[in-house]
Amino acid sequence: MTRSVVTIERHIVDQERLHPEATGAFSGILYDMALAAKMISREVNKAGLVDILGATDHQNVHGEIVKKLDEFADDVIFKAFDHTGLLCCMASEENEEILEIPAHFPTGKYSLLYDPLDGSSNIDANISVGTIFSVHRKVSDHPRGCEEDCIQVGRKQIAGGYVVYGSSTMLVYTTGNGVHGFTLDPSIGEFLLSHPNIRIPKPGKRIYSVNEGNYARWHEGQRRLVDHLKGIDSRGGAPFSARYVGSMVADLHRTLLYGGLFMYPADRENPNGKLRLLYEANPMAFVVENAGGRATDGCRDVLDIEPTSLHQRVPLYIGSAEFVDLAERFVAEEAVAAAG
Ligand code: AHM
Ligand code: MG
Repeated sequence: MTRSVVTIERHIVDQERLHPEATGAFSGILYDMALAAKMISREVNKAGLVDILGATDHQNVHGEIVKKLDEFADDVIFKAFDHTGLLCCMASEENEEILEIPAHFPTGKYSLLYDPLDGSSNIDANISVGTIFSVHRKVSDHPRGCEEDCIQVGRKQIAGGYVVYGSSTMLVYTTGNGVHGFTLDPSIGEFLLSHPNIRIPKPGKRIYSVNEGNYARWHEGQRRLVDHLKGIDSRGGAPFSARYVGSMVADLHRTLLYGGLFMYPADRENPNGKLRLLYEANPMAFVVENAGGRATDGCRDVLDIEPTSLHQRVPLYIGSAEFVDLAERFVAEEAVAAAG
């Protein structure tokens, strides 16, 4: 028996019906994110063709200026939302300051944070990249929004999700009521519900995912954790498999579907790791928690960290709850050892 065909639009409408007080504004945000994702997907799939199609001096065959894909993605998302009246402001990993809604457009009661094309250094090698997004309620009195509307604790997100541009394009999101995945059918230009109510499998696959090239810079607890996962310490245990794409969205999408542990830890040169709390860690933590997993910085749940600046970084341990618990124990042991 084949399953019912449910487009993302239909799914959003059905979800909205569960909230009779809903005005439809929030559904509009998800709808527009799906639209932006389709446009970015189209360009990502053409990456590499630019030269064949005869681009010269940053002009493509259609006479359009050819932009770097990450700049293109940044622009597409901004333009998908700037005129809608749904948002008070936006913030993008690509921009130092918050993005104001142009004065001639109306504003709304939500803020949007996004990483337009995460892992974009992988694009020339045809490796999956992604978009990550997070939606908050407007909390400031500022009529057109301000930093306060973007710099909010992750727990207050009202939606979070990502798009992975991989062997197919998938959009995965949660509003705190299940995690749902949609696969883009390019022939009809629709995202179709393919993964309803995603839960990280238990027990999760024993996979760890980390850039081990940083081993020499890691703290002792992190090294001991990875030695343990490889089964080369004295604590026994079968070795985990290692998988590292180097695109967070791809590594976490696998973790969501199979289970495992993804890490980007602190190291001696980067006390807060590499990943950004607001654009990367928070939306992914919201998705993973809602799928039954966990996300911590080694001692606190990511979603409880009070952010202080737009681009702050955070060490990250995320994935199957049992493995995140394990990682925390190693980090805690080190903290105790350091204190003693
Ligand atoms: P970016 O936002 O500049 O693309 O960096 C984030 C990416 C993540 O997708 C990935 O997990 C990480 O950087 C990989 O970093 P590294 O190359 O240090 O392993
Ligand atoms: Mg990024």
